[in-house]
Amino acid sequence: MPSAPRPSPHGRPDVLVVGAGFAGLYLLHRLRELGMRALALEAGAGIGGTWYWNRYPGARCDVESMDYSYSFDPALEQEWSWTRRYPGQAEILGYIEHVADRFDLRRDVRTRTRAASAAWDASDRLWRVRTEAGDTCAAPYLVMATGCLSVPKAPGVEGLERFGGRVFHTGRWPHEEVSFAGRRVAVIGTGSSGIQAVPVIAEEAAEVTVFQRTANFSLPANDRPLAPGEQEALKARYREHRAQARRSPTGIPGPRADRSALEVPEAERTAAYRHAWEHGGLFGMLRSYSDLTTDADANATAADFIRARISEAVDDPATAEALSPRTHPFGTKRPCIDSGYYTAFNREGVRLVDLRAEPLAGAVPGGVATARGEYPADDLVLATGYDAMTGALTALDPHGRDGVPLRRAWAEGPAAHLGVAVAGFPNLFTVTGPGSPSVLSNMVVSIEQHVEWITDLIAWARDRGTGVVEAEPAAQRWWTDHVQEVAAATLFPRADSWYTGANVPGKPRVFLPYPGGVDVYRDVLEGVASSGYEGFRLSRA
Ligand code: N01
Repeated sequence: MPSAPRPSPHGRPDVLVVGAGFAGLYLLHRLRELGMRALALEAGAGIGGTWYWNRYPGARCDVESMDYSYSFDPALEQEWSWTRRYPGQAEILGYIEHVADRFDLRRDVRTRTRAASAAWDASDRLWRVRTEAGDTCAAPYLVMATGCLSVPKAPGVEGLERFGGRVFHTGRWPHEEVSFAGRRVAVIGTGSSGIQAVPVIAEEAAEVTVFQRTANFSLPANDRPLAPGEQEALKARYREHRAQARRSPTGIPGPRADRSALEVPEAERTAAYRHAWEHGGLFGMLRSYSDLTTDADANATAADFIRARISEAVDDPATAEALSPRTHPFGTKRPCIDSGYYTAFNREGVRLVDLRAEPLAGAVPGGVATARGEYPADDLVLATGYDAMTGALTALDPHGRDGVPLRRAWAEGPAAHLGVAVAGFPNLFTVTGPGSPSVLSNMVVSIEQHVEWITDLIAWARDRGTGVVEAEPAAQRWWTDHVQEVAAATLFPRADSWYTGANVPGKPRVFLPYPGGVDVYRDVLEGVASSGYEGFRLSRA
């Protein structure tokens, strides 16, 4: 049964929010502060979004805990304590639950409630949202806080129904303990999820067979417990640190490189990469030089360094070579960070199947088949990824002005003005939508920025009588083109990645996030707000 929210004293909400993860919960808090009533519809049985669903072994954030947390309340960041450099799924979910309780947010969340359709009613100036259970909710504003990586893509693995054993998707992991003790486990997919899960599953399972279609760059997480005093030291300057995060390219403070990788002697460059390898996290290596995401030769120096580390870590030279990425420049797919991924292949019972050498045929009874033969397995773990950035938006497929569905409006690829609003869809907003830095940044920093900006815009529209606000088509075209221009000046489009939609058959190939940086993007949005929201128009319906 859906959990019942406490009835609002005023009846209908002002804002419907879809999703109750980091974004949805902060929206509830911020809207309350602005004197608006909001209701969040959440498909899960609990809050937490990504961190509610992703319970696979080894699930851990690739941004450090003290950065991957809300900054909106100085007391909150002082009172919460993290245990490790990189927080695991359970710790992050515990943090989100703490925030929800501390700010009494749960009363405005309806869990087990999936929004199934949404339509703009121009005569009443309302979004009408129908849930899967058949209820209808309505509010003048609809904010999609549905996450960038929340809808698994179809795995594309034939014969799953014939397999006969247990089948798991990393993003839909069961809540109860899953034991792999003594079992033969097949893992399909070597993105961040597969790379995190493999070493942990390998500790327990009798056999692990990893099916890799594309070798990925993975950097050591260098995860560890936070040292005594380390957290206190950062807390003492947390405000300053947060301000730096907001004005940094990635939402994580750090040095900015101003030299090309090609202008330093090789020994110096190797020392810099080694330092990043041994200490830096997700962005450490990419930040070593200014041109690693824009110059193929510069990028190759980092890619060579990583391939050399892979061949050092993996005992079997053929496996090391197969694990060495050669299809795309380093960083053009989201780099993975791992804890013992490469060395897991030195364990007895762990083997790699290179699907470029022997293409996947599909699941068969009791195993997985390739063009070369069958690999027996009791369990199958699908780490096959997501319909990223647009999947949750097109799944709801809101119908905007004149009943036009979002899927039709986006048939050639998504267009969202500044990544927050879509022309033809009045009063609809997207948190970390396509065309915003989102997945190229520390998500919590980008979420906070969007929530603050969108709620300010809603308050602005509400205070101007009609309350209906919409992106102008010309402004949206300008921004959408700009995002593609910025992307074209980088190496990103060279990879077949979920950043470009290439992982989902038939999805239009468009670079989805804005690669210009959190700092630049913030300046743009602040400029738009201070101009009186140029590029948006108020209307009567
Ligand atoms: O998904 P992915 P993910 N047959 O799309 C393969 C975030 N995240 O869940 O590359 C065979 O990256 C596919 O192969 P290919 C993070 O932003 C963060 O791992 O398409 N293989 C690829 O190897 C991340 O980038 C964290 O050739 C198939 C893999 O499956 C994003 O989520 C942890 C296949 C999918 O990789 C997505 O990561 C986890 C098929 N039919 C996730 N279909 C952290 O914070 C797909 N593949 C650490």
